[in-house]
Amino acid sequence: MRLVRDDPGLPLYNTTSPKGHTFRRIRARARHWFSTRNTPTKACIIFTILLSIFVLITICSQGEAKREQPIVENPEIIINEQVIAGQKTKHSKEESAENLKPVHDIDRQIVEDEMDAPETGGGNEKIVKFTGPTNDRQKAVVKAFQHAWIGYKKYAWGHDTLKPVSKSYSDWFDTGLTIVDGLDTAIIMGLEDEATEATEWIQNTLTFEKDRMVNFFECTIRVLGGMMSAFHLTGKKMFLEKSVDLGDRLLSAFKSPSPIPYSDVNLLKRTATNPQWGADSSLSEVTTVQLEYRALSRASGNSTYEDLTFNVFKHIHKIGCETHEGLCGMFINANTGNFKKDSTITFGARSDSFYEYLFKQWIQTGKTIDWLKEDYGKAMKAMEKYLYRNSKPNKMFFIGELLSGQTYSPKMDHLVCFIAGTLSQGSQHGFPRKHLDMAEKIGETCHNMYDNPTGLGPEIAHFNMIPGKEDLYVKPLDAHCLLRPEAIEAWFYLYRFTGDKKYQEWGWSAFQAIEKYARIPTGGYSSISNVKQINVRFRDSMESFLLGETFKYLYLLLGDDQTVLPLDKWVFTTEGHPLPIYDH
Ligand code: DMJ
Repeated sequence: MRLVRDDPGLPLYNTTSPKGHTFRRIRARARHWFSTRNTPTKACIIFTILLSIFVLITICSQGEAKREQPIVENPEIIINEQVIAGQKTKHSKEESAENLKPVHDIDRQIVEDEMDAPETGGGNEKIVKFTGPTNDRQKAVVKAFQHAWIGYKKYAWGHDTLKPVSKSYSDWFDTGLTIVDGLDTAIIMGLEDEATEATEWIQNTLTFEKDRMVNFFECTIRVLGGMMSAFHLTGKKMFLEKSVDLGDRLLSAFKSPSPIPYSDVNLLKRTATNPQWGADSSLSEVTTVQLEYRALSRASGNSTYEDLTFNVFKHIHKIGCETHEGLCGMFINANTGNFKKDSTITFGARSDSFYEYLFKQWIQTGKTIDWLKEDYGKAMKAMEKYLYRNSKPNKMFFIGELLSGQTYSPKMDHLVCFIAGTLSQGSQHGFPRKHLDMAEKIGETCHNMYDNPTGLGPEIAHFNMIPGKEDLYVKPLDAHCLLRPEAIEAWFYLYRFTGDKKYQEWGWSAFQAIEKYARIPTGGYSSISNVKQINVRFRDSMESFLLGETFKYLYLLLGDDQTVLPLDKWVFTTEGHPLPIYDH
């Protein structure tokens, strides 16, 4: 067999085959036919051939694309029809989230597939979609969220906080706090329009070029946490990019001489200072940012965020809080790195979420860091020994405080109710059954705190420890209500772990009280001045956590489907923003 070139530039072919003769005949005829046509006809023919080739290539390449696997920035969340059951996926960074369907197109349902862990962290993730409200109570909560959103949109859009009574707003960080804090709740509720509005505002308007001091902790848990959660729920890379920008600025807090960060940061100048009111940082403020920065590190591939913030816990672990067997004082100094001597020990304001993040970091890191678990277990033992008491005459269990580290005070902030959620969660992860008992008792006390003419809970309650008539009383200056989430958060966890429907009933009653006494007809809800007066005085402020936490936990608590955002795949930050659990 001999191979020759029939015509320079043509491909080689076998000249002896009958196919070769046929081909030459066809080509000769074509040449003849073509040479007898005029120029416009020839142009037309060439154009038609080129067009056909183009159409063919396009069809083929689309076919190829369809055969490719889903393109997802954060593989733990798989969106809608891109999921192919049982298949595992690898995907490139460039192809990532830009190709995802927009938030409002997300089909929300749980699918039981698992995806490859992303290179930068994650693992064990389930595919998550949301289906919206499943019953009338959930629908009512969704309506309430929308009512809050409408008020905020009308009178405060782009500002931090709605003042619903005066139909105006206030700014704290000037970062559209209510939008960013509330976005993931809108997504979880299946509110497509609200989620789209928030996403577009964050994308097009939100900037952190702000020459103002912001609180490192509050800005982290509300803004960074909100955006990281939105990133993980939607896969939109924009949220991650914004988070990196904000995280870089906020980490200026670590320009202190010790591993303990300063409390306040200038976002534009990237400078940081102690709080204006004193030399020390609050324990909770320096120890309640780690879930957010770890998520940022794992998603961005830059370990600095995680390393710097985790150093805070390593440092506290090293110096220890031995005088009270793992219970730490409420103040720590960013210059020296030391605790203030004899400061108050509490599970309320200034300390609360230290204990929450001891536990939740252990969960977030796939239960691989033993000393977190040990320190948490030790602290809970000490809490029981030093702070956990019951009232007279009806034995309401509560967690009091040690003033100046010494004097017992039977005072419990509403904030403390969070611990019932954390304790109950711990009981599912190897901590003693007693933790669940304590959680149920504290959860019940939190419910008792709502036993007021308005049905709302006060900021602080005091408990009676000597024979008397009333178990708990509320001082006039403690009687206000910011519509905080902690009691409802606790009932959400307790319901998940016990299935006892009384927790849903308690949540529903609290919701009805919010509707009755805090709703402002023109839009939004307001904090109130005294839970004991049905002749309500409004404080004219709607805190962003009403949308970020209170309505979210209500919605989740009241659902028929308690597998939404499963707690072995997701960990809720202290601001109620779900983040993925990693395997290390
Ligand atoms: C929220 O901002 C967070 O839960 C924080 O940890 C303390 N409490 C408020 C809401 O009450």
